[in-house]
Amino acid sequence: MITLHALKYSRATRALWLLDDLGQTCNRIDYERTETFRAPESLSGVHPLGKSPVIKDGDRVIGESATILRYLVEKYGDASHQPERGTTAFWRHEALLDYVEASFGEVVLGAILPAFAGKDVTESARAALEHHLSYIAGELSTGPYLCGDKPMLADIQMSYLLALLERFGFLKETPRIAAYWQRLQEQPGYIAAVAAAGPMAPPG
Ligand SMILES: N[C@@H](CCC(=O)N[C@@H](CS)C(=O)NCC(=O)O)C(=O)O
Repeated sequence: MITLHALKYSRATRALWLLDDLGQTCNRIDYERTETFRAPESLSGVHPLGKSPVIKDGDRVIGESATILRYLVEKYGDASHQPERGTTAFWRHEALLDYVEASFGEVVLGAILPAFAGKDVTESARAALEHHLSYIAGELSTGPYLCGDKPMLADIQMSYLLALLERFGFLKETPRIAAYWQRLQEQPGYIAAVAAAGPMAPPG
């Protein structure tokens, strides 16, 4: 059984959601946030970056939530969370899965971090966020989820950032994304993950 190192209010929920979809359990080790909302020092003993999620499977220690999602579908032989390999749809999904942390994450943090600290969000941060939300809304034009009728890895990956955006009121002007986020929150795997480990976004 894999071990999941799960920080409170974190991206670890993505892995828990997928594990629930796959009907798999894990040995979950929970970590509380510090007073300054950072990861505790003990996570640095798990992975040099001291962040979560990290999974351990035998002698493998794997960080980065997108890689963890890919690892889990491969480990458990799941073909239902990615389009068919080698197709155009497969590569579009790969790009979306990587897009979430590689490009969208920093744009979201550019808006969230000032809001979290009670500061004004700069015009340029707002403009960047609007640009990305409009891109994602466009990617949703073919179905209720990013790749059609069913949530895939990229949708699971998207959830954490959407939770933060909603928490700080940034989805009010984008009804298509707000409705998408609502649909994601109705997924059984999401509901199970949040019931087990608590919400992704910090309380108000
Ligand atoms: N790109 C990484 C980001 C990991 C990350 O930043 N995790 C946050 C929690 S969501 C964390 O550990 N923050 C605590 C800290 O940096 O002190 C991923 O997708 O897993």
